[in-house]
Amino acid sequence: ILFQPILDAQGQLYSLEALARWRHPRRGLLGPELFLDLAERYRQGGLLSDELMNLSLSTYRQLDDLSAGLRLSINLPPSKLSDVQLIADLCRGLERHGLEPGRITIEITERSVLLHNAVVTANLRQLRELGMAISLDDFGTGYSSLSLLSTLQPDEVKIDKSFVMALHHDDYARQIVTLIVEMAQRMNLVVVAEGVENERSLRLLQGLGVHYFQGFHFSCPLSPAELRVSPLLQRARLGGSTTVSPPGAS
Ligand code: G
Ligand code: MN
Repeated sequence: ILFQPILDAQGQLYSLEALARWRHPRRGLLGPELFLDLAERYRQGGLLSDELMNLSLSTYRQLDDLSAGLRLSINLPPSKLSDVQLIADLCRGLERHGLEPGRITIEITERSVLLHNAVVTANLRQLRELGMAISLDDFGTGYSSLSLLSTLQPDEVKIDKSFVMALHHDDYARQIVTLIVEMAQRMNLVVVAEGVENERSLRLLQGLGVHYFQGFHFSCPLSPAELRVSPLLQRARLGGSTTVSPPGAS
């Protein structure tokens, strides 16, 4: 499990997103698309995502005081969001590692909700009741994002990196980001931009009113050992920031 930082406009750390990587002996670091697909094919997808969820919690916990005041963002695959055991599993994990639900952001994609069923609805309601924040990942790339907003009532949207990376040369991308930010403000949602690769993107996004940023401009996904020596985390600790709630949260 690696963690990629999410920062605010002042460069303060806000959250760590847990990202799964498989260190393959010959093929190097592999992303989750590959091995989750493989596991789903052998009907082990649920099992693997449980393992990943627990590993994310325990690895985050190992950061101890380094992660104090920071949120943890966890990606939930569609198979897990529609699992009747989700809440029980998650609560058990949080309890075992002594983590408060209020610090957790659950990232789901629009795809999750294509399976829209009673279990998904109940799980989302309970996640929210427990105090976890719901984030809509890869926002803008699914086919029915607007109706999903009223169905899911997320706390946060993550603007997909395809829009962010096209900002400089594509006027449509810029207008789309403008619209997402404006809509998010009306709905009191936190806006995160992913795929921020340079200073220029950052300035543009700040100008458009985006709250939080993630991308190679700040940091690639880091191991706990790398995080420990990262200047980003040292700065967060010196800053002593303890704000863990998203600005729009009630
Ligand atoms: O949208 P999604 O959640 O699938 O994207 C997460 C992936 O994007 C991670 O695997 C991460 O390594 C990668 N990523 C993170 N920051 C950047 C970035 O600035 N540029 C690009 N191209 N990819 C990034
Ligand atoms: Mn994500």
